[in-house]
Amino acid sequence: MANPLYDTLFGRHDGKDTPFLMLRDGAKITHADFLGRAARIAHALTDAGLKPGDRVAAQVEKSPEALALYAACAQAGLVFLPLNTAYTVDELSYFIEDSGARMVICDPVGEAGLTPLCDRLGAQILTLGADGHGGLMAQAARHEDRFETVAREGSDLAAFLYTSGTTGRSKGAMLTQDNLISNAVTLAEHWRFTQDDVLLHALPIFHTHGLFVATNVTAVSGAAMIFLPKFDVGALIDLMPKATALMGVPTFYTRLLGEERFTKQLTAGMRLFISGSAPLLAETHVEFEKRTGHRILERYGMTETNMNTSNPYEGERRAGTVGFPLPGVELKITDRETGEEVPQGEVGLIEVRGPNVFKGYWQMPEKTKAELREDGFFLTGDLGRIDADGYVSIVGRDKDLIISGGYNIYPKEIELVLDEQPGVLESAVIGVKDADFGESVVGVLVPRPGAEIDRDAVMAALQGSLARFKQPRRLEILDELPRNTMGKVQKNLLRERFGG
Ligand code: MLC
Ligand code: AMP
Repeated sequence: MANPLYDTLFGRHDGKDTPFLMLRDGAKITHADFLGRAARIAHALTDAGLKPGDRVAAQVEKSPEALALYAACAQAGLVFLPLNTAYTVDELSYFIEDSGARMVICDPVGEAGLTPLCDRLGAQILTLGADGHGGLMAQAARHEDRFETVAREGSDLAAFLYTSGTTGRSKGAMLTQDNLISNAVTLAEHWRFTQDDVLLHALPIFHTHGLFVATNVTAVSGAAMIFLPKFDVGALIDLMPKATALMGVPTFYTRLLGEERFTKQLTAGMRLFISGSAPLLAETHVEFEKRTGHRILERYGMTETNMNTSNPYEGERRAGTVGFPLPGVELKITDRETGEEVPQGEVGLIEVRGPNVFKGYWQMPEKTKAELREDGFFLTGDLGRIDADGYVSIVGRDKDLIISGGYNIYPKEIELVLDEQPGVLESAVIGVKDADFGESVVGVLVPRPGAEIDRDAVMAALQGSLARFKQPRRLEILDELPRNTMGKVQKNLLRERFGG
């Protein structure tokens, strides 16, 4: 194939009048129409001087055009770099600079804030609004709806996704065409997706789950998506009778269960409910089955690896587990110190290897070496166990990470900002149990001797520098942080104290 990613996901549907995206207002966008938009965008990007391998950073609201931008990048051989819409200019500047993006696509509202940065870095900027209007589509409209697909190899880069790190510095995970294709094909088969499926798509499209799992699986199987701008429990309930499958983070499922209208009858036409990105409580699994008769299928993945494991489609979907390694994926549980596999049933670090595993972190050879072994096994930082029947469970994390509503939050990044605030000597950020988001963020501050900390002023100071979802929901003040004999902050004690 000349361009394996584009051809596998999109090109095969060229010219088809079958529906690809269905919008809330009932409008339908066919495969042909979608690919026509993508082709026009591909022209606009190449006309702007972009060459294969160049990075295109996009911080845009979810829309059919935003998705067409992804397809356009694939078709033109550009590296797609989607960014969370909640990120502030401070956060974005790092991603844009580090990736060396040649083009930034942003919401018209964000243009003025980003222009000085783009000027400084020599990146071009075009706008794309939630309604699909703006400079990008104005450029695209000048071109024809056919674009000669740029030839690429499976080993070429297709996307960068930034993931934060325990040191507070984000890393650009480099994903190849083959990484994305192998996972899309495997998942579509494993979960029995066909062209008759209609996926209810309410996830953001700037992360692995909404983009590479939900979208790629739909695209590769020729299915359609009901494409919602964001999660809205009322809309999900209204539209469920028209869908066959849903993919979501656990918050989707707990919120659905909170609705009286969410009944067995409503879900009668649904074939499959899939959960991932954060642990699904066994009680949610059980309550969901009681209410609807469906067993949620839980799977496990991450930015660097796409999906690693899944519960079976047929066979027992076991609550509290993430199922078996996917076909083609090897998974082992190892001892952190020795790197040796632990005896069956014991807890250790989860390592994975397979065609799904990324190429490394952009311009970070040391970090890549630390997490990606020479033999191809990637150290996930998750702690797990394999039971006697082969089901994998995730029992904790070796990395200091909070997952709130499916978004990853690295405490270090927030601590670095809190430590800068007036009167703050040091800080520790912890995740505490939250009924809606699974975990939520609490900041613990230690004042400098003789200083008073103004919590409101600290919260206000975070607004400009940290995305809202990362900001602590609560600030607590302590005279000192509990530390072990090695001087390491004992976050477990803080969680016990402030977790209630
Ligand atoms: C929104 N807020 C959050 C939040 N989402 N705060 C913490 N954690 C979150 N996840 C903030 C809002 O800014 C707002 O702030 C307040 O919480 C209430 O917002 P809301 O209206 O209740 O939120 P909502 O828009 O409904 O979003 C909740 C959500 C959303 C769960 C639907 O966060 C979401 O779509 N999450 C999915 C994330 C995802 O796709 N993860 C996949 C990563 S890939 P305020 O105070 O200003 O009102 C990955 C790999 C894998 O992990 O395995 O899949
Ligand atoms: P991200 O870096 O956003 O890709 O998040 C990946 C992390 O999410 C993994 O390393 C896990 O810690 C977590 N994760 C994903 N799926 C699951 C799941 N089903 N259960 C528990 N944790 C999960």
